[in-house]
Amino acid sequence: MILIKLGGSVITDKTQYRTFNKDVVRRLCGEIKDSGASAIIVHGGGSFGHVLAKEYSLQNGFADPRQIPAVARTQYDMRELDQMVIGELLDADIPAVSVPPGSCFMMDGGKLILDDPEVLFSASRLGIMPVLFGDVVFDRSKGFGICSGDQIMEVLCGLYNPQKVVFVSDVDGLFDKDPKTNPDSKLLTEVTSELLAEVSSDIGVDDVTGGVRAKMEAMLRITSPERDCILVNGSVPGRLRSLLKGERVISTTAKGGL
Ligand code: IP8
Repeated sequence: MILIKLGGSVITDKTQYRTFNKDVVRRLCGEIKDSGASAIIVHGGGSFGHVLAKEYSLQNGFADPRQIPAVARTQYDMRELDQMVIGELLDADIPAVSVPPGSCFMMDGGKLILDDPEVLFSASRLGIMPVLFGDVVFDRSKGFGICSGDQIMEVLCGLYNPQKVVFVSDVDGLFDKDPKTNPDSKLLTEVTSELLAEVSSDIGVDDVTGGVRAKMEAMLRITSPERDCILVNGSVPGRLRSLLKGERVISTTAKGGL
């Protein structure tokens, strides 16, 4: 089984509130289907999640009643995004169902509690792909918080023990410097925690749940000697399909744990 996260940067236009990259998602769903991989999908929030979450500091929990409409609106926006992703999976002939974290699970102090995985396992046993996503989740100590898709990936790794974990983003991988501002930056094909400490900048920090560095740390926590954890560019047609089929592609592999 392969666990795949479709990042918000690739499935939405992060510069425009609530803009879905339908053609890209359609192509990626086709690539997953063509690869023949048995997969579970998690997706990020992009401009459906992060815009309001940032404006109302939803990641910090309840502080002001004026946040409440934004909590409800962000859950609504995330469900709309999720339904569009699931629509593309269905069109690619992949039977998929939504498991919205904000309705199915709780958090405590920002930590996702997923102690009853029966819904997930029931779907998987029937050959139905459960689809989860970054969401506003109620929190026992903070009222609510943002649960990132990366956090969900970590929890699902513990539940499913996948042989491979893939993070699909709009960058070729992790660079030693921000490639958008440094033309001489180099792609790191493998990243260890020692190497990550040397990477100068954090890239993509508009996200309330952290940028590429936070993602790499989450990836390092997921790695094991038996399991590769790979960051790949889903904006390049065919790259995800090749990776899922076991071919070598331009990407960054996290190694050795955190
Ligand atoms: O894009 C965050 O999920 P992520 C979801 O995986 C929200 O970090 C609602 C901001």
